This record gives sequence, structure tokens and C-alpha cells, in this order.
Amino acid sequence: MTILLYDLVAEGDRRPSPFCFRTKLALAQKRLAFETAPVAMTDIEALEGGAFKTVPILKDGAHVVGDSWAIADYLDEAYPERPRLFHSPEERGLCRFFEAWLFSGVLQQVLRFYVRDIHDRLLEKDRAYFRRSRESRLGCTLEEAAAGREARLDAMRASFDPARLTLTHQGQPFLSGQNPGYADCILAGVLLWIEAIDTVPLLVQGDPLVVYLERVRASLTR
Ligand SMILES: N[C@@H](CCC(=O)N[C@@H](CS)C(=O)NCC(=O)O)C(=O)O
Repeated sequence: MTILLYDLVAEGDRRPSPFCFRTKLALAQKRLAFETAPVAMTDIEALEGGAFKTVPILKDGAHVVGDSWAIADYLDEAYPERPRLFHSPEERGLCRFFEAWLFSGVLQQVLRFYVRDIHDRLLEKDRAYFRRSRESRLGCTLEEAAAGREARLDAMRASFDPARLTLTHQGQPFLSGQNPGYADCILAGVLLWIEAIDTVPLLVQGDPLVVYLERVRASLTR
């Protein structure tokens, strides 16, 4: 039976979720075939008996798993013969740290920069909910969050420098070393999310992260 992934959908069939991209990359890393089922943000709670508040949600036969980390653990457990996402508890722990660093620091800037664009790209029926929930989280309106954002563009791009430094270090084409690992699913998931929003590019020509993203894509679609 084919694995099904509930995937956030926006206008024009855009898929604007860093967590869903992460899981799609993880499935590709495990060489598992899957299909996606597009879901509107305000329809998530109607899925699978209302068991989940967020996507991704993975359905594999009788197993329904929500949350990208729980899905990654499930995949390693259910498909031990496939390439592992985590080669050790230590790698998993470091990936947890990497996510916390990325999402508490870098992603706060990224979200403020793009939040109004994300709103405008969402399905019409999701926009009021998105505005209400994100304004309450941000403590300001979406317009206030995005105000004067051009002046923050260089700093936002530079906030990815630790990844650039790692990747341009000779002999390390991926965050996880010679091959992509779960840390690469986390970072590439974020880069693909911003690409899907398709407004002001996060990456510009000549950025080592452009080459990196191509490398991740190529290695996972081979
Ligand atoms: N910890 C969750 C977070 C997932 C998440 O926040 N997903 C967002 C889409 S990017 C979502 O479904 N949001 C629904 C909402 O805000 O109501 C994971 O790792 O899967």
C-alpha cells in the first residue's frame, strides 16, 4: 500500500510548509514511494478523526503518525532495511539542537519577513485563521511584522552563514557529511518552503546554498 502524506496546500497548488518538505525529503532519503494529499490549514482538524492539529501527517496502512519527528522515528522503526534517517541517538540529538537553533533564531527573522506573503499565498479560506493565529504569536499585525523588511534582507540572508561555512568547508557537501542526513532534510525543507512562497528570493545567484539545494535535490531523486 502506498504511503500517503497530508501536505499543506496554498493557492496554485503551492506547498508552503517547511515541516512537510522535511518529511518529503526524509521519505526520499529512505527511498520510500509516497503520494501527497493536499490539505488546507483549516481542514487539518477534520482529518483522521481530529487526532492532529498540524501537518505533516503520514498514513501508512493502519499506521497514522503526526509530527515530523514522530514520523521520522516511525520510518526508521518500520523500515529498518532502508537507509536510516538517524544513525545513532547522538545524531538525532544533534538534529534536535540544530532545529531549535534554526527555528528559534534564524526562522524568527525569516517568518517576520515572509509572513504577509505566506498569508497572501494561502487559500482564501485559510487567511483569516492564519492572520489571527500568527498575529497572536507574533504580538503584532502581519503588516507590522513585514514593515521595513527590505532593510532586514541582508541580515536575514546572512543569518544562514553557519550553514554556508559548514558546506563550503572542503570535503563536506552536506550538513551531515558526505551524504545527506536528517539535518539536511531540516535545512533544505526551510529553503524549499521559501522557494515555494515565491516572492523575494532568500537565495541569490552565487550563494553556496543554491548549489547545496540542487545537490540535496539531486541526491534524493536519484
Ligand atoms: N512540530 C510539528 C510542527 C508542524 C507545523 O507547525 N505545521 C504547520 C504547517 S507548516 C501546521 O500544520 N500548522 C497548522 C496551524 O497553524 O493551525 C512538526 O514537526 O511536524
